[in-house]
Amino acid sequence: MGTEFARLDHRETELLRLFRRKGKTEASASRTGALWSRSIGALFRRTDLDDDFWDELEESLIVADVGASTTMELLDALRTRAAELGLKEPAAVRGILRDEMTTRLRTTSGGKEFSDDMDAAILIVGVNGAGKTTTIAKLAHTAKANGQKVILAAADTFRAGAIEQLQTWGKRVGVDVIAHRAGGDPGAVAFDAMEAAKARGANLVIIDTAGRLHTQANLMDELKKIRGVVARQAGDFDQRVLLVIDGTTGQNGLIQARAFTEAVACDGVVLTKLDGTARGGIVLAITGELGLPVLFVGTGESLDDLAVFDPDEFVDALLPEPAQETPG
Ligand SMILES: Nc1nc2c(ncn2[C@@H]2O[C@H](COP(=O)(O)OP(=O)(O)O)[C@@H](O)[C@H]2O)c(=O)[nH]1
Ligand SMILES: [Mg+2]
Repeated sequence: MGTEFARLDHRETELLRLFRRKGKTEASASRTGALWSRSIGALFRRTDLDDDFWDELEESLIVADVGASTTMELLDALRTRAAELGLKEPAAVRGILRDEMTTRLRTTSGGKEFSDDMDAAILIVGVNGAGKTTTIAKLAHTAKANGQKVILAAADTFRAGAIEQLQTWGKRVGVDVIAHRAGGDPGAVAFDAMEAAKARGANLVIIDTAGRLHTQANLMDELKKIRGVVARQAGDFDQRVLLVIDGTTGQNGLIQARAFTEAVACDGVVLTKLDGTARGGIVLAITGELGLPVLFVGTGESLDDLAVFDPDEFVDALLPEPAQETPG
């Protein structure tokens, strides 16, 4: 199903290929799937395609964390197509919702691809506790296991213990970590990491950053500075910014995320803790409201628990084809 839609316009690059882990998106979306089955799935078993149906669908999508404006867009599209096709039953709308979701999730607004040869410097941004450092460890682990030379940069010099946390991961994974003292200049850490990467022939530099400073303006200024340093030192390295969002924080997480997209141009989102939330509808809100592709999902706390986000698996988890649906 779904081959009629244009594929997500990412080249199948080396870095993404490493994380294309079949079944992970669907399995980690099971809690969200259970919620959708109880609320939205149940609506499609009704007999009348009436105002009540549309109202309740709207309410259910909002409860499922799809976000108000994305919900409105979805409903408009569904009602228009249902009218065009002369649909009479809720069951028939189900397939249209699947199509709309799949199309939206495959569409990205200009997120740049990762380079094929994988020489990349990736800046990881997001609020405290979102899962930045854990995601970095996961990226490093799999990249290293596949023969890549990885350097990590401990540019969260603000939060107590952040440097040690990254160093501990670095040891466990077996990759170099460039670090300065706590409270130091994160731009200088990024500078040294880029120099070290060139000197040591690394192909992947991943830069950890702070999630909170004295003020938000402070934090955003600092991120812009780090980004500037990376840009000046990049040489042959492709630069990417990944925004890490905690899937359990819902619409609130989305509001916080917007501050980051305004400060530094982000290429895509890592949605963490998809395994721990029933609020996975946030994926639709992220693509709809931030206009960013969800590139990776965090599917648990261990090093292998990071996967390329698979829109088809995700839609299957939330709204299975009727034949796949398990009753009850
Ligand atoms: N269940 C689950 N927990 C996660 C995931 N990613 C991160 N975590 C947990 O979230 C917490 C905060 O992660 P951390 O990387 O320190 O966040 P940071 O402050 O953004 O660097 C830790 O307890 C992680 O184990 C995920 O995909 N699934
Ligand atoms: Mg951290």
